[in-house]
Amino acid sequence: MSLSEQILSKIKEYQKIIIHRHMNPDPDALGSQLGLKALIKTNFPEKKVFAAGGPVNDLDFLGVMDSVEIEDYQDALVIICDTGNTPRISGAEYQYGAYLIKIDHHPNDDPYGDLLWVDTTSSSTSELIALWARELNLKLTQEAARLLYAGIVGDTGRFLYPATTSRTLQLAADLISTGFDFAKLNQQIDGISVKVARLIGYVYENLICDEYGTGKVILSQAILDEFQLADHETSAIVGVPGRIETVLTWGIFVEQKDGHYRCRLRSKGPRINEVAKRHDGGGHPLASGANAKDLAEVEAIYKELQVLTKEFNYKGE
Ligand SMILES: [Mn+2]
Repeated sequence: MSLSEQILSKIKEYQKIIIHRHMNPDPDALGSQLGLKALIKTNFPEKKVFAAGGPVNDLDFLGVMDSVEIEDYQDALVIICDTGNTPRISGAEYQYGAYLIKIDHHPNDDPYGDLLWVDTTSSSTSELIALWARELNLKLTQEAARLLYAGIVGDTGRFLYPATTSRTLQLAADLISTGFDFAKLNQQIDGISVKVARLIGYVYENLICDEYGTGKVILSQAILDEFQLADHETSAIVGVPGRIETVLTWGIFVEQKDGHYRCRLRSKGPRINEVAKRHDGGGHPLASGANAKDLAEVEAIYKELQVLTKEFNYKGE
């Protein structure tokens, strides 16, 4: 039995299915979670399917979470989408299910679950769910397609990043052919508030970049207050430095209320996830997250990025 069939047979076996994703969800976390929920509900209408996890913030155009009680986990199948390691799972109750499936495209550093489908060559977890539906010939509604398309668009930067493959585009074409309003969806994903637009201006004005193309921007609490922005709203500016031709790697360091810094690290070539792992984080080779306890650790992370970027300049690897 293929992995796709194994996952399908587990879904058939359980009457209750609870789907989780990672904290601070992005379109791929929600798209894969809610897209899978929509697929199961359409193809197995007799089953109870829940989406569990914390607030979806400004992504509520994709959907909202269900209220799930601890008792619901009894005899339930739990599926975790788009989450590399267990501390990142939103909703600690996931562990009270009867059987656990992991579906993900992050490096499998934390191989949790009874059944795992991890494909790091996939652009997104939403692409894996779309592939799964196609392989099994499941009925795909416009709503399921809209959700999965949102996840693919989100994680590929609208098909811009190198994780985009011909398979990504083929599946995206299949999703669009259901007829949902993809132009409207793209606007919802890509649209920014006036506050965020002003912050983008700040990022371009204040970006520091060395001669090898290592960029950094530090957003202090004072800056967030000045722009009246919450931390989660800063995710919209993560890709901004990368638009500059000479920037090769970069870090966005956002001061949190407790004084530590949330670090978003990005790269166009050098593999930066090992840096993230050394600083309480992890992720993809070209897109990772980390945490720094103070400004000194922010500087340490930046120095490590500089070393990688300099090496890459000379060796191309
Ligand atoms: Mn993802």
